[in-house]
Amino acid sequence: MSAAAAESTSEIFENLRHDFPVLERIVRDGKKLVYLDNAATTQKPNQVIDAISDYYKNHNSNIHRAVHALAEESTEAFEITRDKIAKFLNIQNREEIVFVKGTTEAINLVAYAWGRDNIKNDDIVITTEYEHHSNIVPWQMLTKETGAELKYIDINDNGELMLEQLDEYLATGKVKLVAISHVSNVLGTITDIQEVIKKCKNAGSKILVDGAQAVPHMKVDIDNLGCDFYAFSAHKMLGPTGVGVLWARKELLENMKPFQGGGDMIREVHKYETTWNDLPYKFEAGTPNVADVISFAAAIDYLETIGMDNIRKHEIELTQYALDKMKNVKGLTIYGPKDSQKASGVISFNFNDVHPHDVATIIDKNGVAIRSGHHCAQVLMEKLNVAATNRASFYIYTTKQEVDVLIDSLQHVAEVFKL
Ligand code: 7TS
Repeated sequence: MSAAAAESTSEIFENLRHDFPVLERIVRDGKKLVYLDNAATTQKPNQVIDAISDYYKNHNSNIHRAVHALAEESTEAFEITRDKIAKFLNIQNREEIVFVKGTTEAINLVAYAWGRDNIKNDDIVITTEYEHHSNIVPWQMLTKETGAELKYIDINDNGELMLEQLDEYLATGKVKLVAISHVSNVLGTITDIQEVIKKCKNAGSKILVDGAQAVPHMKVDIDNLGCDFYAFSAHKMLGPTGVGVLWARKELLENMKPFQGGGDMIREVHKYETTWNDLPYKFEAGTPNVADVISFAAAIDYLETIGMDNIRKHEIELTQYALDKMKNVKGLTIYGPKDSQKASGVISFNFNDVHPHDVATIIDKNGVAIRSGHHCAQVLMEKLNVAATNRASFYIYTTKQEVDVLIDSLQHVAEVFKL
């Protein structure tokens, strides 16, 4: 990576695998690991692993409190990550960036701290059929508690949202929030989020975007999107687990009550009254995940060195390569867009009646790691009329040779089950 400037784009992608120690792993009786479960979590480069280790070896201390040298260093490094996120996603106001555990916590924060004061009986909250459970369950809880109604935007046969339904819902004048994923974790479908945001703004609805599967894979410009809330997780973009971001517009955060009470989120505490700290600390109660926030900066540096546009191009090429080859595997049904321009590097599929766990178990013997199951998207599984799917998901270090191993392994499954 250090010599990245001198390398061509294809050389960058060929060479970067050396930064990821786990990709050298041999699994299952001598098979090279082919890691295709990146939508669940991505692997970590040495740069991130070293940053975690460096923090614990040299700087370990709590932040925002003590005046000693280590505390000053940790606090500075922690806040540098916030600045890097601001630059990475084009966010002018760094105080709009709240560190949380991950996308799940970010969405729950909005459901509690904003939803419980702003969603009332008779209001409507909109989500979609292809959401992850973390963008469904908090809204079910909220609407059941407040007497509001939860409605879904359906998907069509191509796995795309039927946005005309959004128009119908918005026309009722009762929609207070639209909560929608930027990219589906199962189908890879990329939502026309700009269009959705425009519609919501015109109708006076707030819009929350679940960007867990978008920020790792494409350039996202939050200030230009103009949404109200945007959530994502570090671990899906080379960073550590246990760190994520809720971005929200300042006026909203200022008017929201805190999510949790405790240290750091206060200005003054008296026996019966407390005043809140400034943004974003009002929403960062307690000792945060210091080591992981700090090392997240190394992941962002890494992605920026490669360039998000290059990453998107790499994934388009790889996904199209895989889609074209998968069409020739007998008995295989692919769900979602078949055009990689419309999807991120995620392909969900099934073999006739073969249970996905059997498929995943057979190909795991070849070292190929895919995900089988409902992918925390049971509403989507119901829509597709299946209990589960197989899912292969790619990232920056995935190669065409690895896709070939996947295809050979799938051909083998077709032979085993005489499809
Ligand atoms: N939203 C989307 C679109 C996701 O893909 C995920 C995780 C989440 C929210 C939750 O993120 P977390 O970091 O808080 O857990 N998706 C997956 C997946 O597809 N397989 O494992 C986790």
